[in-house]
Amino acid sequence: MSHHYSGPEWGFPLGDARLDLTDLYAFPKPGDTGKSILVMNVHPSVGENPPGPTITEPFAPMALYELKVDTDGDAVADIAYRVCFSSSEGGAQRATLRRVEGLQAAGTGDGGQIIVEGARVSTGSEAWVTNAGDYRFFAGWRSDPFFFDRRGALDNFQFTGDDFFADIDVCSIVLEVPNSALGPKPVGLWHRTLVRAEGARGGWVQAERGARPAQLFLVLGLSETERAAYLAGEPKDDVRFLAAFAHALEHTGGYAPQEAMRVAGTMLPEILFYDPARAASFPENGRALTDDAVDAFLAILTNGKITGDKVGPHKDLLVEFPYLGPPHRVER
Ligand SMILES: [Ca+2]
Ligand SMILES: [Ca+2]
Repeated sequence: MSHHYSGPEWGFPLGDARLDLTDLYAFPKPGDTGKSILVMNVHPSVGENPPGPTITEPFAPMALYELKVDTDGDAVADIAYRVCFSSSEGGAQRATLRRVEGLQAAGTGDGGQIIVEGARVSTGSEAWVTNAGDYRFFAGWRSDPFFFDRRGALDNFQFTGDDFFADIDVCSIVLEVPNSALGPKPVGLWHRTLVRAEGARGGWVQAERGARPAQLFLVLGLSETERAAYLAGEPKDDVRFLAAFAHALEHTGGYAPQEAMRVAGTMLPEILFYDPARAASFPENGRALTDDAVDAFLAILTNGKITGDKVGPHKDLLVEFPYLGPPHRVER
């Protein structure tokens, strides 16, 4: 489930698979306590509505892919990393990474200090990696590290250990960042996709946002209006969804009302807490590529009645940057 297929009727945000957020990961760089690895995954290679393979172009050229960083616990971003892409006409897409701080980071825009410019986007098995000062950057098709018996979940949680994502690819933006760039304290993270607003006034429209895997399962239970408000919303306003989440948890897990509110309070605002000084382990701290986030979510959702989907991490992860395995399908 994750944030895979999150629009109405399991369609894509604005009908564009390239704008679909799937998963966000944050973990210390293996072997280097001074750096972190931040992974924004978007655009799964297979869709539900319409069914079948999605577009081969990895990223939407007119869109903005943004990672928000809250450094002081108020659910408002203090730092943002922004990635935009060229068109793939005439060759591989190229990526530009920018960084902004302060009020600009809390707002919406495509400005910022350029960290990486014109980085080649990977479409095959070879990972094109760009080094820029203390940063390292990757963008392109990869093997999706997410694992989940999705068919079992749709079959009333009758899990058989069938990993729907075993051969699915995803488009990854992987950043290696110095921890000093994230500030001195633990941070809150989320990612979002934006497109240009139509009309003369310009500006940007948020297509989707997310941070915590599988949370969208609860969002899908909201009314259509609430769901749209959630996807277009910001973490600082998430308290408005507490009651709806709690109500869903009463239903799925048989929680008493007060306990349901408490559990919903651990899920909202939707932010991924990450302390770079400690090992990653979802949901306590960040999220490693091997963390069984689905099992953790199922246990919460069902109040401990179901604790796993019998599916575990993928075996094709790499020991070094960009850490995600090569894509299954390379002839793109
Ligand atoms: Ca803040
Ligand atoms: Ca599992």
